Amino acid sequence: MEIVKASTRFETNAGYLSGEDISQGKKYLSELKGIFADRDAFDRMDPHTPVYEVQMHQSVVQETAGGLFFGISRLFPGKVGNEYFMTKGHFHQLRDRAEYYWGISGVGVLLFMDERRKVTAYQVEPGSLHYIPGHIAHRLVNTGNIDLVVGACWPSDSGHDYDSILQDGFLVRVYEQDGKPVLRLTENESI
Ligand code: PAN
Ligand code: ZN
Repeated sequence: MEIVKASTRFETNAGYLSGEDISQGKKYLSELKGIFADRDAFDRMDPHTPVYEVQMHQSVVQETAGGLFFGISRLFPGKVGNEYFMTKGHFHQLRDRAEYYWGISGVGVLLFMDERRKVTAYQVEPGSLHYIPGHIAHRLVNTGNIDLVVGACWPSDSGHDYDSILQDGFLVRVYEQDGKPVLRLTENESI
């Protein structure tokens, strides 16, 4: 019997996965149409601008019950108008599936929204740990000027429901004002 070396590595400082069973995808601005509030600013930007990328260790096939996925999300710094770059955001398809996020580098905000659209915003920074309960939509926002890198672990049968977010959005958006992040209701009210 021998001691087997891991076939996959998580480079903790760099925030990268390497080795076997890694899949990755990049999201460009063109794939985020309708997500940002300022449609004119969006149309003026290069649609090929990368907004974020996700690396994932796919240990089992999607929808396998009882398995786990491990991912690294890397959001680039940037804004559409005054609104910071962010992920599409989603509920899990199986609504009761929970997830862990943890901050690796950079700073940002993790938005939670429950099924009644009540929003909570958490600061994400290196070392911050976030338990995302089931029935909570989640979205990452990069409020800094370097990459926001966040680790994630979630059940392999969770699935992703993007449609309800594309339809109704999050009730709260994160904008830059005087060099600092501020939260505003989507209807432009201050909260
Ligand atoms: C994460 C997210 C990742 C990208 O792995 O999928 O941050 O965000 P969107 O999926 O909203 O584009 C996760 O929450 N998985 O469940
Ligand atoms: Zn998720």
